[in-house]
Amino acid sequence: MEEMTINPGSSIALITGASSGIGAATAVALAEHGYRLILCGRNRNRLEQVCENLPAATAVMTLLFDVRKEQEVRQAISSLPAAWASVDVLINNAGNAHGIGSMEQNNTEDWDAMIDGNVKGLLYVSKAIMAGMVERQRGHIINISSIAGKSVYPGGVVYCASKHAVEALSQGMRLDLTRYGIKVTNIAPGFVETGFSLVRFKGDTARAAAVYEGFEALQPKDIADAVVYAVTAPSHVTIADLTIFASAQSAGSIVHRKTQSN
Ligand code: 8X3
Repeated sequence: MEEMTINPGSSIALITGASSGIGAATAVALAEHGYRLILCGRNRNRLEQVCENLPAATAVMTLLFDVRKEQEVRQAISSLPAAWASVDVLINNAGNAHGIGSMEQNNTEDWDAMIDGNVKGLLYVSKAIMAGMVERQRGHIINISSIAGKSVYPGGVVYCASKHAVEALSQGMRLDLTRYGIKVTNIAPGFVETGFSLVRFKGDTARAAAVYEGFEALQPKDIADAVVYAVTAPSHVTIADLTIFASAQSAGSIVHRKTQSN
């Protein structure tokens, strides 16, 4: 755990999966809005690179843990110094797709990685943070879901199932936590150009690049802007659910590419 400058008085946002993609872009966007940041991830060097790209005055600290390991999550979050312990906004962004293809060909290690990271990891981090929010009677939890949580597409069935669970958790958290003044926002992006596909295709750069070819894909900043929209809404407004596509996308895995003949 590393601590940098503290700017007391500003709200604290904790972001999981902050070392790249949507998480890193959200760090920049919230820093620009004066948030103090707790950036969480598994890779120290990558988190430090994200810190270097933040506005100079940003108060930021990093926490190293794997969301899939409950003990690590608990230890890391309980190690926050008092000045950083009152998290105002939790952004459950960590998660990934592992493997692609028809279910009978999938391997169970990939299923475990998706269920453990996308579902149980979100639960572990939320559990560790929500107790303080309940005590303070305020807070905001933002779950980064996916269009895969709204519908199921072939080749990604277990990933879709894990994101359907995120959708259910967003709805359920809102039901259980609204009484404590905690807002819950669910954001479901379509294709966002990040390292996501490289992980899904297990390092196959050509297949990963092809996902974003022939149309203008969403960029991480587009989703970070939606996070800012949700957290800057007036206190009487909850942005409950946002689905965000690139203009060329019309459903999960359906994209109109310029290379197509129609
Ligand atoms: C990432 C978007 O369309 O690959 O969650 O499922 S998609």
